[in-house]
Amino acid sequence: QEAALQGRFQERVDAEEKIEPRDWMPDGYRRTLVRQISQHAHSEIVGMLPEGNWITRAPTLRRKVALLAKVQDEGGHGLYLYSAAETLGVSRDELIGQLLSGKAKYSSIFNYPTPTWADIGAIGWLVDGAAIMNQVPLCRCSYGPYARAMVRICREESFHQRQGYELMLALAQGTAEQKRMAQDALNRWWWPSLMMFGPSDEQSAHSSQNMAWKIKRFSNDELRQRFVDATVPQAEFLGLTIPDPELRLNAETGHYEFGAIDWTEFNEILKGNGPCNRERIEARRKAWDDGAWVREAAVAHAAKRRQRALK
Ligand code: FAQ
Repeated sequence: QEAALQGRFQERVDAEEKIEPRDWMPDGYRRTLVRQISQHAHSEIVGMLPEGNWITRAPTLRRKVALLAKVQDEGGHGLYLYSAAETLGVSRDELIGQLLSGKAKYSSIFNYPTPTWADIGAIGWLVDGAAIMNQVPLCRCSYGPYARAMVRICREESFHQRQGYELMLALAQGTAEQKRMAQDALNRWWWPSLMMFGPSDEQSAHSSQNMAWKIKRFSNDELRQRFVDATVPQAEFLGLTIPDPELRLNAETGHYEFGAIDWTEFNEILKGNGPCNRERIEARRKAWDDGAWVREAAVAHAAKRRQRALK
């Protein structure tokens, strides 16, 4: 009977039908979705920290408003995504416990520091740019709640990318010092942005199964290549140099060839040894502890309302 259910499930996926929370699904499908959606949610929430670092120091009111809105959007994406994960039968407390204990991953990119204002431009341009490249295909993911959440998230990410690029443009066209700052940020964020797409296809443990289940539509390397092809001309327009001496356009394929990624750096970050891993988890733990009274108050309030309704 299990085999028949599996077969029927795969037929539905192949027919591009959406799988909904109450539908039968293989345990592995549920597990990988909980893993991916929760890691995605954690990334949004931890991703608020590097940029949050600049909210009080944004150079103008206009920049501050845009940055505040962006960071708030990220909080919203995280909450949306936790809700999508909860439809698969896990609780939010469990998921947050996994983040704080180090069991669950979040994107490697958020373990780098943001020492200058140009980092805010580079994050919007490159990190949100990479996020969009990876997430637009997720709008067609076979799991309904995740696919639907991604539609709105992608629209917002696209605004984030534009504000970042516009910020970079202002710096690149500014004083020599501002342009140097923009170039320095590009130098630091370029390679980590390429790592966001995950390990190379040969090393990617989940890819083939996730593609068969239509959770993933394109491989890590395919999306990374698309990102490079889209971003190199944008750097040229800014008058900035991509920090890769091996980068060149292959006239035959129409694609940019690029140098080797330092996977040792990526693996160290995944093990918790990146420049900001400890600081990020510490900040999340503090936020969780400081918010305990809010959770307790909300539970007490709900209990009182239930009592009153019974009377
Ligand atoms: N960092 O077999 P695969 C954002 C892990 S955007 C850390 O290829 P899969 C917006 C992977 O989990 C960032 N870990 O895995 C924003 C797995 O580990 P596990 C978040 C990584 O799932 C912008 C192992 O390596 N976006 O937040 C990374 O098929 C600006 C093997 O990898 C998403 O999460 C990495 N970069 O493909 C916010 C998108 N890459 O669990 C603030 C949804 C891989 O077996 C500011 N996720 N790993 O222990 C996905 O599309 C996929 O999960 C991939 C990985 C493509 C990330």
